Amino acid sequence: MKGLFISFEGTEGSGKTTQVALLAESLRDWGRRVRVVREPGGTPIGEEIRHTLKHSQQNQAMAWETELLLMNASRAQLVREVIRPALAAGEIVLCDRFADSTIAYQGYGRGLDLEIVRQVIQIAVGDTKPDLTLLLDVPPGVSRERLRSRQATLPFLRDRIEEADAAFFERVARGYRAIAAAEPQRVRVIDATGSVEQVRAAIWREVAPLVALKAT
Ligand code: T5A
Repeated sequence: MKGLFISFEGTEGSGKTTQVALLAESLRDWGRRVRVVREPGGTPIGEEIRHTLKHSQQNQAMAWETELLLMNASRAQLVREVIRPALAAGEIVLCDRFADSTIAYQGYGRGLDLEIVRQVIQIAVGDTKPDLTLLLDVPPGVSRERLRSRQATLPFLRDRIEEADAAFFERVARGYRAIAAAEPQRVRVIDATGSVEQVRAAIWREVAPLVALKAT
């Protein structure tokens, strides 16, 4: 039986990585086989691309089109090397960001032509698309505060994308609202301003019925 593909989306610091780990734990406790991946990255090739996109000292001059293609090069590899085989084996795939990130960040955020962005995504994903997307929604102030308090606890690591200005992240958030409005069946907006446990419960309310119906 085909597995289940769930993606997590949202602006920086909305709590995706935290909630992916918690959902994986709940699903495993329920006896399900779960594969957790992230984008960009998730394969050896993808993790090298992730470094180039985010942290490399040589990435300052990256053109927006290069960014678009590298995000989707990483995605093409992840889809073929991990996601398709896992789904074919009946696993539940939890992906920390997927194609909606490209629409929101490279389309709305960087201002690249949305039709071209969609065509590039199509090359990367083919017919491999999430069954459910959880869009973790927080206002920009909450996002900034969470990132600030996390940065205070970690050694500094430069991140090219997080260096963008506030207007860029406003456009990204607008992109996500447009995606959710266009596909309300697939994309569920989760109020992620509450505590970790409150957000976890809201996610479980969306996921549990689907898993009970579909996954082995
Ligand atoms: N990108 C990605 C594109 O531009 N195009 C694309 O196509 C793709 C796929 C990825 C970057 O690449 C861009 C978007 C990104 O800029 P990343 O490091 O994976 O880079 O960045 P994010 O996905 O944004 O990950 P973050 O770690 O920054 O944010 P998360 O995962 O949303 O948040 P999380 O869980 O790490 O939490 C952040 C902090 O908040 C706390 C956590 O403990 C942590 O300290 N927290 C909470 N605090 C209070 N209440 C809650 N409910 C909390 N939940 C978490």
